[in-house]
Amino acid sequence: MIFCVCVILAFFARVGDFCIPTQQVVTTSSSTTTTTTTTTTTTTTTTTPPPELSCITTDWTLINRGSYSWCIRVYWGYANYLNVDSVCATLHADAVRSGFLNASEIATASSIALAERNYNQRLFVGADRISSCYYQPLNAVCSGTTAFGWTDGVTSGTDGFVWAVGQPDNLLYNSGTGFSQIWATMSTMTALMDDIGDDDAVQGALCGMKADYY
Ligand SMILES: *[C@@H]1O[C@H](CO)[C@@H](O)[C@H](O)[C@H]1NC(C)=O
Ligand SMILES: [Ca+2]
Repeated sequence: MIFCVCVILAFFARVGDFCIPTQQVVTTSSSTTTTTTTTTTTTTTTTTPPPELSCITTDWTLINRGSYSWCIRVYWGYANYLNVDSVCATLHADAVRSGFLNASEIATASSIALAERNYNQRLFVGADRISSCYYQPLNAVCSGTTAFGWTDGVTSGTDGFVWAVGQPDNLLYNSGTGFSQIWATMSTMTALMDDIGDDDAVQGALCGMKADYY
C-alpha cells in the first residue's frame, strides 16, 4: 500500500515536473517611428507702393502741383458765353475750366492743344473778370493780375496770368453795347491770354479736374 502511494506520488511528481509550463516570453519589438513635420512659414513682406494719383483716362494730362495733382484736357467745340460754364462737364462731371499756376502750365496747355490741332485756336480758360473790374479799362486797379480771378476752385496766385500785350483790355467796355468782357481765353499758338465778351465765340475750352487714385 505504501509502495503504491509512493509510486503514484513519484509518478505525479515526475508528471508535475514535466508539466511545469515553460514561460514563453515573446518579446515584441515595437519600433516607434517619430515623424517630425517641420512647417516653415515663410512670410513674404511685399512692400506695396502707395497708390499713385493719376488722371481718369489717358487723354487727360497730369500736372503735379505739389500738394495736389491736376488733370487738364482740351474740350473742342463751339463755345461762347452761353455754354462757357458747361462744356467741360461734357468731358467729365467734375471738370471745369482750368486756370494756370504759372507760365509753364499755359505752355503745357498750348502744346497739348497744338498736338491735337496744329493751328491757332482760342480756348476759354478758368478765369473771369471780377465784378469790381467790369467795364474798367486796363489800369492799375484792374490790371492783368488783379482784374481776373481763377474760377476752378484750386488755382491760386497770379503767375498764371500770362496776357498778350495790352490785355486784358475789356474791349468795348465803354462802347455802350453792354458786352461784358468777363471771360478769359488763351491762344494755343502764343500761349497768351485775352479777355473776350459775349459778342465772341471760340473753338473750345481748357478743362481741368483733380487727379485721383484710379
Ligand atoms: C509751375 O507749375 C508747375 C506745376 O504745374 C511746377 O511744377 C513748376 O515748378 C512751376 N514753376 C515755377 C517756376 O514756379
Ligand atoms: Ca481782349
